[in-house]
Amino acid sequence: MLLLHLSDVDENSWATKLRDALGGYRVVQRGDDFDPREVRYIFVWKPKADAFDGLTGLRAILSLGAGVDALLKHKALPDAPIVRFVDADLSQRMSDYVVAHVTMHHRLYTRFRADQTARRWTQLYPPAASETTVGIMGMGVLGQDAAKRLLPLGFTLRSWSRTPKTIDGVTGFAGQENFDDFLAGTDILVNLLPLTPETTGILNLETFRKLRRKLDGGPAIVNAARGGHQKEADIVAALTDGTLGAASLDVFETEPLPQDSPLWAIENCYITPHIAAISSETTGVRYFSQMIRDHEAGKPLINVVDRQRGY
Ligand code: NDP
Ligand code: OXD
Repeated sequence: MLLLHLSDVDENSWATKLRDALGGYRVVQRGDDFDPREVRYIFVWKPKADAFDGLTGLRAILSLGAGVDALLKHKALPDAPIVRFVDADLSQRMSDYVVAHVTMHHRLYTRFRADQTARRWTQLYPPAASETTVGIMGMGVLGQDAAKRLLPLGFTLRSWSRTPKTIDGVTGFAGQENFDDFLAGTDILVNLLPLTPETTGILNLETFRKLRRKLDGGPAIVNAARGGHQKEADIVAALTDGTLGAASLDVFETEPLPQDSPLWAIENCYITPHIAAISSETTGVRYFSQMIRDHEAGKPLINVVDRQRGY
């Protein structure tokens, strides 16, 4: 039996589609009459405190989110394997966001918009893409997809990950010991890291000061991972004093971003409400129903979270 426990999304719609996809396999929702001991899989997004109560026969926890930082903090998380969402459609959507914002900063959008507002004709030429280095923090599923889509646009690319990576056309840096070298050659910093104790608050003033100052107006950051990665007070200070030329932020320390956040009013800050990459019902249903069928047939789970690493 599969139990759905999805908050802030249309759970009924997911349930209907999963029932269709899984044929005779029983799919239940919280209000239904069922024996919790018979639940073998639970499909979760923002699970409530009692989400796992009584689920003594659980074989896997299926996470609608690609990021599992919040799930791993659940006070009553059972010991079952956690499968996260890995999906080509999700990656494409994230890369769409990354490409849009990287390109915008590379073409000095902030500068030309200010000139337009001031009716100022200043022929400042943006650098060629090849003269601009995009540094991607996190070279996993999403980081690699973003690199694949930025490369044909001509950008110079570098990446930073926990373990070394060899990817054509991308200069790889790994580990804390190489973080400063990675930053020193980066003009536009893209964050696609998972949120773990090691990466919490990594987007801070000290990090920003280490970025290369080659782009007109200063380096830019693009954060599409988690709000916990960023110190918003530091971003406000950096955007105000010119340490950063611009910031694109899709995620925030508190979501929704509070009305009184100074970020709303900063001209060189580009805010989107955690929509960089939404999980598609169509591909999600395909992915998770196949996962359940395969696992019931004796195949191993894939994309299982390493709880020790935290992602
Ligand atoms: P992956 O697990 O595939 O990749 C994570 C990458 O980060 C890996 O390259 C890993 O290194 C690296 N990493 C982890 N810890 C460290 C560290 N301490 N130092 C350096 N590098 C580190 O994740 P995904 O690419 O699938 O997703 C990334 C994040 O994107 C998710 O965790 C989620 O929070 C966020 N996200 C945001 C969405 C949005 O709409 N805003 C939508 C979807 C996801 P290594 O390769 O060596 O293991
Ligand atoms: C995710 C997200 O982790 O939507 O998938 O943020």
